[in-house]
Amino acid sequence: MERKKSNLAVSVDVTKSKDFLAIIDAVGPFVCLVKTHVDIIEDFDQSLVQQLQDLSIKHDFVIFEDRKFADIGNTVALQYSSGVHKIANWSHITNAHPVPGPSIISGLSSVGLPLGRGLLLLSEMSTKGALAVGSYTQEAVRMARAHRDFVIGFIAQRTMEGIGMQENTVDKDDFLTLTPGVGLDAKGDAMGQQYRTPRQVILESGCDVIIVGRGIYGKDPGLVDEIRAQAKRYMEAGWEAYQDRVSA
Ligand code: S5P
Repeated sequence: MERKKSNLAVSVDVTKSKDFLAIIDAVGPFVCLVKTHVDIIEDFDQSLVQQLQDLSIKHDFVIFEDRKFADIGNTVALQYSSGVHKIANWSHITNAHPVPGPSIISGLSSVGLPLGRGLLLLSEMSTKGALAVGSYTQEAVRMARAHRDFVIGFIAQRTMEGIGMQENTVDKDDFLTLTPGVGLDAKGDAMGQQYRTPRQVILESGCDVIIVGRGIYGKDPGLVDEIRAQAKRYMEAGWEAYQDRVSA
């Protein structure tokens, strides 16, 4: 983030590998991270993974497969390591719902730790009516604190710093907060998504990284110049809000 002066993550939720790679190559210079949903790609094969890794090196970004694991330890270990996608082989970080309890972290870390991978826990969600609130969020943060060797942060709507801690605790967290539900032009979509601006997310809510999908690649993945311009716009908005937060 510091090297590229970017706290922008782009979520590339398209179904054709040609569009997927074209968007990533266009936004690459502006992002610290690229978030994927490889299970929606219709023509997925292992060569796509190689090309994604090449782009990650070319543009200096981290790869995050947004797999949202949510099963028992043994099953998530298999889903993470095996199957068609073999996520652990190529994705630097992935994420999990804390709903099964700490065993989901043990399962995933048995695969990911030896490979130097990291995990984000979903302690909140961006959607209307989300159930990840209150004590659920607090327990998620406690789970993360108990597994600092593998959990590097959260998907959440605000910083998780201090949540669930006793008052007067001197212990400080050092987790990242990556936040989806970010848009400069829309307030939401027709399926429950809710958007806030980079300023609200980074400056007011204390998050670190903005995750932006449709706000950047829009409706037509072929408009590469427009996608590049939007990526630059969101990168500048995100970084300015971050600078304002750290200098406040
Ligand atoms: O709470 C969440 C968590 C995630 S990871 N809300 C989300 O929207 N996401 C993901 O962020 C979602 O799966 C999608 O890939 C992205 C948001 O996309 P956008 O097009 O709405 O910006």
